Amino acid sequence: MGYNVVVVGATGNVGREMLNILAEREFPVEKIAVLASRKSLGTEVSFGDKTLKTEDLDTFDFSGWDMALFAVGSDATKKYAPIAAKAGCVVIDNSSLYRYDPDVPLIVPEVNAEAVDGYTKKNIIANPNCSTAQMVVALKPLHDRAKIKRVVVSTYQSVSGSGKEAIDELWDQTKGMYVPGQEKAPNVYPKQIAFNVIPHIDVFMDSGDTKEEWKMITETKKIVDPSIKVTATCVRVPVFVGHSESINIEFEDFLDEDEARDILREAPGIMVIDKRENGGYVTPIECVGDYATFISRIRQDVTVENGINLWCVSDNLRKGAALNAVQIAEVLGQRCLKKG
Ligand code: 11C
Repeated sequence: MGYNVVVVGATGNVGREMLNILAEREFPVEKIAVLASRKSLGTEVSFGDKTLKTEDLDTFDFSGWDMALFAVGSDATKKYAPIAAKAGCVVIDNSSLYRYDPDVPLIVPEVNAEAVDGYTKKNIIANPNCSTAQMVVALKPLHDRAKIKRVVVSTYQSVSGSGKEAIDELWDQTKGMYVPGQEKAPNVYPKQIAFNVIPHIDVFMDSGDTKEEWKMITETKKIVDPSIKVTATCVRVPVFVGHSESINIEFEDFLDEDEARDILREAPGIMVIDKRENGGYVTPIECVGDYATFISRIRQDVTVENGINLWCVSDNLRKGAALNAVQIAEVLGQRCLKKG
């Protein structure tokens, strides 16, 4: 007994991770279909010990399927998600298209699992941006204890957040620094990413914030609490996988650093590694392939009345995308759908 599950965009980085995680977590799958655009048609992908052939997204009939995990861009989502939803298949969408729609729940299961019940309005559930997902996992248990007033976050985001071409660009530019004649000009990014950092992710908004920064602000309000003020600076760094964040939090009530550490140790989805010694913290390379959001460097910020600083690292392709989508599927199954 299980669910009939579709993975849309199964040949991309996130789609493949979705399949890996569905298999790893032994998600109750009755039947699975993997869909891709025409150009990737027939490509084979792994699901546990099976190999699956991709089918055509354009002609697929979603009726009779319980849920579809979408890992395609906003344009393809716009075209195909309503078709799936109308056929009675619940869409769990990793793009940003529906995140800010008041009729679509935006879910991080450790934070607001119960909001999944609102899926019925459109038959769609949204998965947040990767940098938001890991941050709200850390914020929620602290907010429940001392009520957060304001968050100042700076991110250090890996190139895998921009897709496969960006991974290649970092690799090629790095190689090109050492091999004469193989220098690579910026293409995906506006400036060189190898041996550099770029304070610009996604497009610029009128306010001067980038869209990535706006997403962190807007999504945190929708997922955790609209009263929380967030200001963000999002930066791309030459790391392949794993986003890092320096988070400064100001609370209504006093929260001691030791109590904050204890709360985070007990919180779902979090692993605290916080020793005040050389290497007593987590770096992005160590979180690759893991499910947890890692928290280190928890300390009082004595420059404000009730402040805490912390360092937060997570695998952006897992908690930031595929894992969170599978966790949503699990919650949807447990709370709302009957197994076939
Ligand atoms: C990045 N956070 O690292 C982005 C990728 O809205 O789902 C994910 C964009 C999104 O570039």
